[in-house]
Amino acid sequence: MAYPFQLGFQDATSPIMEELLHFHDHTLMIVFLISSLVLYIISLMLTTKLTHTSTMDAQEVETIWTILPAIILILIALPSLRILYMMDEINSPSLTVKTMGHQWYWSYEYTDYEDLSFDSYMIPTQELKPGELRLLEVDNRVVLPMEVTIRMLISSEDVLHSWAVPSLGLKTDAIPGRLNQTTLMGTRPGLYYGQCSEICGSNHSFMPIVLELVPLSYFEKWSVFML
Ligand SMILES: [Cu+2]
Repeated sequence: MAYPFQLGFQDATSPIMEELLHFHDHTLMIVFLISSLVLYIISLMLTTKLTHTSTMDAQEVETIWTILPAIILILIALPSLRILYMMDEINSPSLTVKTMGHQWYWSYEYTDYEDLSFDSYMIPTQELKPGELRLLEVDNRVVLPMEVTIRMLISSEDVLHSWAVPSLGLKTDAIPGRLNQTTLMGTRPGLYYGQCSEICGSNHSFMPIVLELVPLSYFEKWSVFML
């Protein structure tokens, strides 16, 4: 989860999020270079006495300042499209979990198992134990195996919700009557927090998402225990 007053992204927990962080840094570096150049030119224009006031055209410099921005845009667009298609990939998942948004909680169904489903409600502030996070902790966490490709199916029973976990680079709309799909692959164990990311009603802020990524053998024990 994010620490207080955090400005940047949370650490990546999936290969996709690592790609997104790299792309973010790459784009920000281009923005930084352009703004430095523009600021430098502005300061030059404000401090220099203008000469060549009778110059009517300058073909060479106009050609450069048309082609250069086009090349910069391509340098941003190509890696962006690459990640977009990577995120769309399904990669034969080993496990499928369906999540439904409700006003105002999430429910989870492990569709590969006979009867493994539960609701996940936020723990109210007055019931928190010391060290637990306010507005983020839930009664039933989504336990998932790490280093396994998981298909998340996301939908809603009532209004629009959005299932989001920032450190995994996930944000998928939960739309009633439509089943959205996304791929989840955690690279390290731990607790990962997210929140509903669609203004869905009066308790929108009180339907967090908690993923518990564990090694596969632990997940198997948990699923046996839950059945
Ligand atoms: Cu919601």
